[in-house]
Amino acid sequence: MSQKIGLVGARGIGKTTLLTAAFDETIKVGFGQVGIVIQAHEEETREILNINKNSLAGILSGGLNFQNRGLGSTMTAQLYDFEMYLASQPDLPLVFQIMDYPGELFKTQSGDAWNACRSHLLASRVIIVPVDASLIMETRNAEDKARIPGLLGLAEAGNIVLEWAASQLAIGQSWFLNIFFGPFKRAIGQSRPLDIILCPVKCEKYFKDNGGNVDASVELYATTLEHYKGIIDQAVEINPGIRAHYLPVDSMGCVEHYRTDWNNDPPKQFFRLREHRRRTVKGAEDLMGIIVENFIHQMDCDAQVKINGNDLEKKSKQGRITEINDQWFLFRWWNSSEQIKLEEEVAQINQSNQKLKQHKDMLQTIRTKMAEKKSGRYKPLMEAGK
Ligand SMILES: Nc1nc2c(ncn2[C@@H]2O[C@H](COP(=O)(O)OP(=O)(O)O)[C@@H](O)[C@H]2O)c(=O)[nH]1
Ligand SMILES: [Mg+2]
Repeated sequence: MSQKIGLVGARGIGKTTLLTAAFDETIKVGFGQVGIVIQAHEEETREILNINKNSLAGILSGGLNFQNRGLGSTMTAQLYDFEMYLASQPDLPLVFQIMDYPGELFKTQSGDAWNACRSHLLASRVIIVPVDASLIMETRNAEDKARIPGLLGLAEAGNIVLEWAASQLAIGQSWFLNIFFGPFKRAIGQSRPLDIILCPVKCEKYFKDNGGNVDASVELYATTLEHYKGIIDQAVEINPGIRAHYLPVDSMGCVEHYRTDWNNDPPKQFFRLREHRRRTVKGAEDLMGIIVENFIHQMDCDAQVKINGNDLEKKSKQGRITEINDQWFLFRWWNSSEQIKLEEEVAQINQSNQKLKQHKDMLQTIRTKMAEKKSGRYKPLMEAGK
């Protein structure tokens, strides 16, 4: 079973770069050190990631200063397939898919191509909203500021995020799930965790922890919320199961904004390369942490539901075995083949439960190991139900 992740954002905000950063070598090596493997699940994703990485390298080798140019210029949406597993247990991968799409689709929000993206987004448990930090932080006056919602596509983002909040609520409340899982859900807590992550990108200039000189992280936090808090609040109001997070990521890391030419539409942003010119991704490990925590929570609940179901079944079978055992010996003899069958079934259930418990242990190990990798930039915005 694969889990879905959605990206929400207009053209040029930094979706593709962020997605590529999440699978950067430094991130992979970092997780490799704690025994977790993260990689492309199939050929096509590997190829596209490499194309993205080459474009990033090209941008960085293009001279000391560069303007924002988008990664890739395709008109089609792109599904990226990834897998993650414990190096010691490669046969139990968590598979997840991220949908990336060109900004034009996000703007028109119509047609078959958008509908495919929209279905993916609505089915996602994790929504990542990249925020163009250089855009929101570098306005000169009220006029520039007035252009921000249009440039970020706030109305478009609001449409899809609120639709997601509502449709996930419908899934959580479906009669089917409630009848079958309702009693367990109460016992094991919220079984369908939903996460939305505000992810400022192009924010190298505002942090001191990755080669910068100025700390404007407090302003960045305030400015991000100024623009996006309305959407987050509404989403949580619609669906109190949503957990909201704030996590600035350096998806380039060796460049910082130095000038915006607001006379253009869209405004042209200019970035200055730092001397070493090496990409130094920061924050992506936390992003992976939130994604994986979501999936693990879900899988853990699913495993527990199965264990509980198995336990119930086992109890009834054992009850019948005791019943047979308590019978007069001739009846007992008469029912002996049933008893043997029941005992075999109980053994099978025990085996299945043991496997499920092993799986739960593995998920727990991944969780603990992931927690060792934190950038220190993360802030929770809202806990579910609060
Ligand atoms: N400095 C910096 N530039 C970024 C960052 N993310 C994206 N960019 C630049 O912003 C431009 C647009 O990024 P892209 O990922 O193609 O945006 P998309 O259209 O949303 O997929 C590219 O020139 C990127 O190099 C970042 O975190 N820092
Ligand atoms: Mg893109």
